[in-house]
Amino acid sequence: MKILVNPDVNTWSKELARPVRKMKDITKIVKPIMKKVKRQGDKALRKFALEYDHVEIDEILVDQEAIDSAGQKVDPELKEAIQTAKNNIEKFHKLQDAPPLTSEIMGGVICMRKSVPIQKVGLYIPGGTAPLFSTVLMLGIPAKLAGCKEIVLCTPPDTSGEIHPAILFTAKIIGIDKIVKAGGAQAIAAMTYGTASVPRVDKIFGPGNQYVTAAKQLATNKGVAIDMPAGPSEVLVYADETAIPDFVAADLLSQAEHGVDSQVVLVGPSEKFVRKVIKCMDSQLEALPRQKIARKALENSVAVVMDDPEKSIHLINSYAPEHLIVAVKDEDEALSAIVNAGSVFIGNYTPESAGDYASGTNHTLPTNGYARAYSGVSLDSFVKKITYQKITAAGIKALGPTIAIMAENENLHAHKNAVSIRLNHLSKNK
Ligand code: HSO
Ligand code: ZN
Repeated sequence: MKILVNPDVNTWSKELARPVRKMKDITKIVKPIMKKVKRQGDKALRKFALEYDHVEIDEILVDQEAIDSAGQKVDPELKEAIQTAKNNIEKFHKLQDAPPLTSEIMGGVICMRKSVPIQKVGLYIPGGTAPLFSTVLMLGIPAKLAGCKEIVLCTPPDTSGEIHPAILFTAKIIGIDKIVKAGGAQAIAAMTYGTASVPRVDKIFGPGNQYVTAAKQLATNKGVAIDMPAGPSEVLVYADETAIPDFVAADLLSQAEHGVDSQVVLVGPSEKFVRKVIKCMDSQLEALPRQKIARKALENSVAVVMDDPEKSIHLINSYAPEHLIVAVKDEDEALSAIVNAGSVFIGNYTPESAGDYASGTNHTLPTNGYARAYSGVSLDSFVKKITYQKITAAGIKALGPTIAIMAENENLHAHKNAVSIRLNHLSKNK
């Protein structure tokens, strides 16, 4: 992990650059995969399962019996933990419900707005080295709460064609039963175009590797919405001498173990403090099963010494971290100045892991600086808001002239006519 001491503002974007993904090359690989799935549907999914997941699959969908019985293969302690996390995530996401609003904006002009669930959604759960059943909670719970009519979950099978029982159990307790044994770009393609077994969806959610990300991006050209452009996970810890170096080290490593392309950033008040944290990381690393991944991620990572708190905040806002941990004495002052972050963890006893799993907030968050303009996934992500209006005769009489003159000045006379035809009708039928 490199250490920078009071780096000049002009060097920040270069020094804290995220590991780059060459999207162009990846798109070249992903496009033919998408095309094949579009043309051959389930047949292509079977072919890609053989090629990429090294397994022959007959049934594309997991059968109901396997979903219902998956709980028998999950440790009772884990089942209880998943249930607690589910309760908390449900509680916090239920609170996000925006009730319909209606207002008589001026006499006889009534405007309304209502959240309506996106009817068909697709959830992508990556396979690979970690079975992310927590992501099933983070995407499945708000989808259910929003009232989405069709929820499809795609996840790659293992080499025996099975899906991890904790993923199936989590899906089961949320009430998701359309589980597709497909991963990678081909899964995204299936949800984009639809196949005999996989319905076409309106919006695709979920993290994934660069192929999945590229496929999601391509899906947007086909009229399918996506949650956000996802990149490798990251955390920035903003700490001072009131923080406990071992805690800070543990938080940085928890994010570094996600993948070799993850990035972690420490912003601390002195070189002495920063070195202490790095020492703690070195000793904690020894015991980590994923230390190889974490060590690689640390090569992309930076510790920044900043002796001026104002500059620290400036740096945090320009980096716009996916996760921000604030462990400083004057946390309120720091928090009030933070404007760019996906999710914020406050104080010495709030590890990022809490939000990753079980406190109630969502862990699907904007990476790669997108926190400047994007929010993380929430109940809102699964609804669209329809506006309505109803204008009475008195209302169009009052507002009509305003509309007419604006339309005339935009040279849009048919627009003007739509109003004047009504006003004339009303004046004739007085
Ligand atoms: N930190 C990841 C989420 C996750 N962590 C899942 C553990 N499991 C991205 O926010
Ligand atoms: Zn995590």
